[in-house]
Amino acid sequence: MDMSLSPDQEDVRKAVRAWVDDVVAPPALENDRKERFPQEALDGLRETGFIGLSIPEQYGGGGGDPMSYVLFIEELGRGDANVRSIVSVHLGLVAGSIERWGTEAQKQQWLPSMATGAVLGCFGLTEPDYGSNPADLQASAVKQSDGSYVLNGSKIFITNGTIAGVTLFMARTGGPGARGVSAFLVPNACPGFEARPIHGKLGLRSCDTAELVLRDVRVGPEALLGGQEGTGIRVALTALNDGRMSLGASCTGLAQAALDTMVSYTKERHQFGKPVAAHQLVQALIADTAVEVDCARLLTYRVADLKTRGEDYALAASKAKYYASEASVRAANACVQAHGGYGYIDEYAAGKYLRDARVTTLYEGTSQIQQLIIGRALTGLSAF
Ligand code: TGC
Ligand code: FAD
Repeated sequence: MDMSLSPDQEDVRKAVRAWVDDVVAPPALENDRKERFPQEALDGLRETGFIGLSIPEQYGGGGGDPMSYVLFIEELGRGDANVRSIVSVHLGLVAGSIERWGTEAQKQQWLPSMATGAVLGCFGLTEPDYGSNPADLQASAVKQSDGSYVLNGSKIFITNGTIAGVTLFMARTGGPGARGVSAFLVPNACPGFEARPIHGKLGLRSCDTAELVLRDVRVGPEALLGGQEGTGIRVALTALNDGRMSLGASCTGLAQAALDTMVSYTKERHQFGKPVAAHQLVQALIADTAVEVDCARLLTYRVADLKTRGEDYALAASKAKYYASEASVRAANACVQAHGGYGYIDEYAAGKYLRDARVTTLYEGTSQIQQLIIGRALTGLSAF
C-alpha cells in the first residue's frame, strides 16, 4: 500500500526491506524449528546501525522519526517476529524511556552503548502474580542510609532477559498502588541478578525470554530513573504506548507475510484442474486478509503521525495494538487454511506465523485490557 512518505522514510523502508529479505527472513523457519537465537540478525542490526535507529543522533543513534521506526518494525515483523521483539523492547520500551525520563547523566551512561547495540535493554514489569495489573507489583527497592537501593523480587516472561546488559526494573519503593512504584536502570551483571531462560514457548521460539530473579541487588542512587521515586508505573505505561504502536507495526508485517505467502502458495497449488487461488472461496480468504492488513497498517501509521505531531497517541496505540494483533492471528490462521494439510507441518512458514502471532493478543496488554482502555476513554468510566 502506498503512503505519502518522505524521502528519508522511503530510504529507511527500502534499506530495511532489502536487509530483512537478505538476512532476517531466510533462516527464520529453521531457527524456529531449533529454538535457535537469531544471532546473525542481531549481528547485522549492530553492523548496519539499525539497532539504534530511533535513538537521537546526539547519543550516537540514527535519529529516526516515529514513522521511520514503524516502517522498520513492520519490515522486521514481516521477516521474523523474533527479531522484531529484540528491537522493540530494546528501543521502544527501554531506550525510549531513558530518553523520555532519564537525567542527562543516565542518557550519557546508557544511550550511546544502546545505539551501537553493545548494550541491549530489557523491560522488567510483569511478575508471576501481577501481569495485567502491574500497579500492585511486589518487587521491592529499599533505600539505604547512603542513598543506594537494595532490590529484591522476580519478573517473568522478560524478552531479552538473558542477553540484555540493562534492565528497566519496576520495583516498590513506597506504599501500595501505582504511586508506590519506581523505575530503576539495573545493570544485569550486578551480583545477585539472575536470568533464567524460559523454553517450550508456543511461538517466538527463537526469541530470548527469561525469568529474572533479583536477590539483594545493590544499585547506587544514579540507577533511579529520572532521580524521582513514585513514577515507575507512569514510566511503564508511557513506554507501553510506544510498545503498542510497535506491536501494531509488527503485526501488520506478520499479517502481510501471511498474505503474501498465501497468495503465492495458492497460485502454485492446483485442485479441480486449476490453481486453488482461482476458487472463489479461497479468494474470499485472500480478500478478507488483504483488507485487514490495510486496516492494521493505517491504524498503526496514524499512531506514528500523532506522535510526530506531538499529540496524545495512547488511545490510538491501544486501538492499533488491539486490532492489528487480532488481525494478525486471523491472517495467519487464514494462511494455514489456504495451505490445507501442508499448513499444519513445519516445512512451511504458515504454522510459524500462527504461533508467533498468537502471543501478540497477550503481551503489551491483553486484548481484554485494550478493550477496557478504549471503553474507559469513550465512556469516562473505569472497569479496573
Ligand atoms: P493508573 O494506576 O490509573 O495509572 C497510573 C499512572 O499512569 C498514568 N497512565 C498513563 N500514562 C501514559 N500513558 C498511558 N497509556 C497511561 N495510562 C495511565 C496515569 O495517568 C497515572 O498517572 P499518575 O500521575 O496519576 O500516577 O493505571 P491505569 O488504571 O491507567 O492502568 C490500568 C491498566 C490495566 C490499563 C494498566 O495497568 C495496563 O495497561 N496493564 C497492562 C499491563 C501491560 O501492558 N503489561 C505489558 C508488559 S511489557 C510486555 O508485555 C512486553 S512484550 C515484549 C515484546 O513486545 O516482545
Ligand atoms: P493475567 O493478567 O493473569 O490475565 C489472564 C487473563 O485474564 C487474560 O485473558 C486477561 O485478558 C484476563 N484479565 C485480566 N484482568 C482482566 C480484567 N480486568 N478484565 C477482563 N479480563 C481480564 N512482560 C514484561 O514486563 N516484559 C517483557 O519483556 C515481556 N515479554 C513477554 C514475552 C512473552 C513471550 C510473553 C508471553 C509475555 C511477556 N510479558 C512481558 C508479559 C506479558 O505482558 C503478560 O503476560 C501480559 O501482560 C498478561 O499478564 P498475565 O500473563 O499475568 O495474564
